[in-house]
Amino acid sequence: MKHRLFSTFVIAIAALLSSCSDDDNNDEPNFMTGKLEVLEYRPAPGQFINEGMTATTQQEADTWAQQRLDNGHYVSLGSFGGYITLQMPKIIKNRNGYDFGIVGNPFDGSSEPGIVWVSEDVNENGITDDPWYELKGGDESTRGYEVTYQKTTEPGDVPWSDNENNSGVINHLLQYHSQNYYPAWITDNSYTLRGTKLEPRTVVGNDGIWKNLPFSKGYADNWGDDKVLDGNNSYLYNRLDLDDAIDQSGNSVSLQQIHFIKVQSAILHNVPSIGELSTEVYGVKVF
Ligand SMILES: [Ca+2]
Ligand SMILES: [Ca+2]
Ligand SMILES: [Ca+2]
Ligand SMILES: [Ca+2]
Repeated sequence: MKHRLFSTFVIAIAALLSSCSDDDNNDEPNFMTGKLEVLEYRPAPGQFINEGMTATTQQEADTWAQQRLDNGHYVSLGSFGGYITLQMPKIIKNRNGYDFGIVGNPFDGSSEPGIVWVSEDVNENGITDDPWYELKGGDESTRGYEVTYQKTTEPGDVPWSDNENNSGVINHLLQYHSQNYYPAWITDNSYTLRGTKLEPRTVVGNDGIWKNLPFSKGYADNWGDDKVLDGNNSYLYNRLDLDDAIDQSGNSVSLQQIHFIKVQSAILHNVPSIGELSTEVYGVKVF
């Protein structure tokens, strides 16, 4: 059913596009926001997890995330490794330069970068059983980093351990959040999230204000060089380029098109008074 709907939509979009002559060579693209389909919402623990939601199953969590995006709200991916997987409303082609945008909520002093992964439906079955490729950002990173979060059953710090023999906690900020940070619908006593890690760029000014400084480019939710601002200098989205795709070994791969996008929180760090870094996603801008 899902496959047929997807195909129907793609055909409808294809018909629409065939009447547009400038789709492939447009330096100032007209982004459209299509209906994204949430395939999986699997955040790491964090201060916005379980807030305003009562999901007790993965499916209910996915539905909640879908409703959030449909209604123009963000979903938070929590701490390192948390992710959301999205099916695009249309095929995203690799054009010259940037190919799509991801809408986050960064501002000057608040960059919470997420790694962007992409996948093509190579076997054309409408589901994500094909290889995923990371879009390599502009800054140094650690691939294959794993964090295991321990279940907490009541509000409090969430313990974690990683694959580098480190351990710690996601600090619970009781002054701002009364709910448990561990996703309520994950019944396992722990779960492991694997991805690419960025090092925090957190600083505190003389005014005592904590800031998360920007990364260069190629990430979601980042006040980076790839951001697009409107006429009032308000943030709109970050731009991504399929030419940045790499395989598991870090080698460039050539992608002509993709159907799926995954955004994954890239930093494991607590900031005093404002809590853990966590990527937020509002949606995707598609040409
Ligand atoms: Ca491109
Ligand atoms: Ca953010
Ligand atoms: Ca597939
Ligand atoms: Ca955040």
